[in-house]
Amino acid sequence: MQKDPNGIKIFVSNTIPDLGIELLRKEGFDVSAWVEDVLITRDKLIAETKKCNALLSSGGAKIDEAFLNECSHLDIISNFGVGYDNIDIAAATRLGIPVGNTPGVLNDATADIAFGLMIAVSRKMFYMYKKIERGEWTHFSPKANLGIELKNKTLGVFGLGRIGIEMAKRCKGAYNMNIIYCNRKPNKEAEKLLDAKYVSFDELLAQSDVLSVHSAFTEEVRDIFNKDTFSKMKPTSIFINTSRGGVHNEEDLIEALNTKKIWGAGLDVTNPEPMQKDNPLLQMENVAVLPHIGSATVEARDGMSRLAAENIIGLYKNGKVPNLVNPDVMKKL
Ligand code: 8YV
Repeated sequence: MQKDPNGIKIFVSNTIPDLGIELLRKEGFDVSAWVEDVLITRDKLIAETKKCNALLSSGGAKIDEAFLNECSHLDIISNFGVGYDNIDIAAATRLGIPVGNTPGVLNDATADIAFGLMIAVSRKMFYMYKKIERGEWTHFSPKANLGIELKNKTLGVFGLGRIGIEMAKRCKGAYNMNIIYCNRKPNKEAEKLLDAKYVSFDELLAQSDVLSVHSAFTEEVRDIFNKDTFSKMKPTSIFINTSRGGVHNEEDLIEALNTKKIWGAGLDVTNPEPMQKDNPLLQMENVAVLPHIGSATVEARDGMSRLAAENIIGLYKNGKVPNLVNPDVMKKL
């Protein structure tokens, strides 16, 4: 597809950094954007999308088959994010709608959050802060508040891709951690870079001192961290998830922590999101929870805004979506 951007209408469904919107406008696209500080409702999103040729989507309503059937006129959906589990890719492909995403630019930001959560959990930082707030910093007690050290421990990466590699680099550099990983297939380049060892899922569970999740979210990995799999982990282990909350079963995680099947957990993602303030995880000593801020840096969000715009510009200007997630769709265009 190649089309003159003039007269092409784009809807941006959330308040993204200006950079991408400016790029689109500079090319001549007619851009309208959601500007309110609340998520757009599904009905409103469908109504706005119907008026436009392309959608730059960000969070909110699921772009499922019913949504796509109603908006099958779309030339492209460009997702502001690397994870696109919010979009029914098979249905988009069937309807001939290319879907783009924004990989690469958020690797450092997300790995920093995984690394930070790991340290925060290992030293009970979030809980210690709460103790001060509650007026419980009363005296020095040598046997209280003890954390565990990370030096020379084993990091298990579930999904050694772009973000997992950055997390592993940090762990190796700072703590000389031994890296093991479990993927659909071995990543030889990453193995060389990190001296990492490819292991089975059961070995990952049994050997990790810190197990950090960086896989994409698919049905294959839904609830893969559950009662059974948590019970195969070390009682001294820390579970970190900065991928998607659906990868772990929350009830089972709470039970695994309460029954000391694992030692601690650090989460930047929950299921559902937002997490409610009465969630028992928030009261636990060895737990740290953040509100899905993996990519929340100025640099990463600017990069995401730019890449999301470039997917749309690429399609109209030269028929190529730089970060296309459903290449099969091109056969239909
Ligand atoms: C976004 C993310 O904040 O890129 C991803 O997959 O999880 C985050 O960077 C999220 O997608 C909101 O749109």
